[in-house]
Amino acid sequence: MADSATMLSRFRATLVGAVVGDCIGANFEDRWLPFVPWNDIKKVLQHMESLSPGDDELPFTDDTAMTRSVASSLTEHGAFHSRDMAERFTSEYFREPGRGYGRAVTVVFKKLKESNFSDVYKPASEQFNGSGSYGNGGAMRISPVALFAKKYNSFEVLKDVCEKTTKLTHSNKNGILGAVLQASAVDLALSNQGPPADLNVDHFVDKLIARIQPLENEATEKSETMQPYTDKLLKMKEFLKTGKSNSEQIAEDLGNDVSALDSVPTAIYSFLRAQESIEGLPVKVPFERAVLYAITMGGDTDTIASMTGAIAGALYGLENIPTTWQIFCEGVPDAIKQADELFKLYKKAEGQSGSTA
Ligand code: R7I
Ligand code: MG
Ligand code: MG
Repeated sequence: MADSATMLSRFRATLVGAVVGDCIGANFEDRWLPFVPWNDIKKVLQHMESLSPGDDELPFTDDTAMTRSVASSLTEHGAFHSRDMAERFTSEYFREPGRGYGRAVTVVFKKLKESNFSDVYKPASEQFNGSGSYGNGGAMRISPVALFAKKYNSFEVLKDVCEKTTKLTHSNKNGILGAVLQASAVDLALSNQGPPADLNVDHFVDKLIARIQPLENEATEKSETMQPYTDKLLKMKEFLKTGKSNSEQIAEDLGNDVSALDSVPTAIYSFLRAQESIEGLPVKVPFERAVLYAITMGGDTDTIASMTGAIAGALYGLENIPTTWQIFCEGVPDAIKQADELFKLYKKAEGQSGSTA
C-alpha cells in the first residue's frame, strides 16, 4: 500500500487532473473535429505560460461543476444521499447555467426543481422517451466516487454508488456502465503499487474487462450477446500491443463524441497509450502526455481529457501536474480541498455501507 503522503497526493491529483483536462480540453470541444493538431494545443499551452497571477484563468465547464457537487455531497454526508446530490446538481445549474451543459440534461434539472425533488430518479428515467440519456455526463463527474469508495475496498460498493450517482441524470444502461467503467479505471490506477512506469497496461485492461463484462451480460437479454464496452476494451488490447497511436484512427475506432460508449474507452486508451512516447506529441511527462493526447482525439475534448486526467492523476500524483496548469485552470484549489475531505473519509475507520438512500 502506498504511504499516506503518496496516497493524498494521488487523491488530489485525481480531482485536479479532472479539472485541468476539462479547462484545457474545453478550448477545443467541437463535435465535428475528427482530431486536434498538436500545433493548436501548443498555442493554448503557450498562452497559459504567458499568463501572470491575477490574469483570467481558463474556465471549467459542466464536467467540473458537476464533479464538485458529487464530491461535496459525499463529504458532507459521509455517504451517498440521493436527494442532496440532486439538489446540488440542480442549484449549481441554475446558479451558472452557461457552463456548457448537455442540451437534454437541463430538462432533468428543470423537472427536479418543479417537482421539488419529490422523486429524484423520475426525471432522468423519462429522458429520451423513457430509454434514458446515454450521454457521458455520468462518467465525466464520477471521479470523487472512486475516491469515496476506496476505503471500502469493494467493487460492489463502488458500482452501487456509481449507479445511484449516475441515475440522477442518466438512466440508460450505457450511460451508467460508462460511469462504472471510468470510476473503475480511476480505482485501479489509484490501487497500483510500485512505480507508475511499471504499470502493466494489458493487465489493466484485463481487470477492467473482468469488472464490466459481467455487468454487460447481466444487463442484456439472455438471447443477445451485447457487450459494447467489453468489445472496445478488447480492441484496446490489440491497439496497445501494436502501439497504435494515430488520433484520427483511434477516434474513429473508439469514438470521440458525447455518448459514454464513444468517450470513456477513448479516455482510458489515452491514459494507457501515453505510458509510452507518442509520435508527433513531443511531451516528456506521462501525465501531461496523457491529457494532451486525449485532446488530440477531437470531438468531446473537455470531457475525454477530463476523464483521462482523473485516471492519470490517480496514478502519477500531484507532483506530475504542471504548476502552470494548476495556477491557471479555474477551480484547482477547490479540487484540492475536496480531495482532502475525501481523503479524511478514506482514513476513517471502515465498516459503513457507503449508501444511505
Ligand atoms: O450527458 P450529458 O450530461 O452531456 C455531457 C456533455 C459533455 O461533453 C459536457 O462537456 C457537455 O458538453 O455535454 O447531457 P445529455 O444532454 O444527457 O446528453 C448529451 C447528448 O447526448 C444529448 O444532448 C443528445 O444529443 C445525446 N444523447 C442522445 N441522443 C439520442 N438518444 C444522449 N442520450 C441520447 C439518446 O438516448
Ligand atoms: Mg463540458
Ligand atoms: Mg464535453
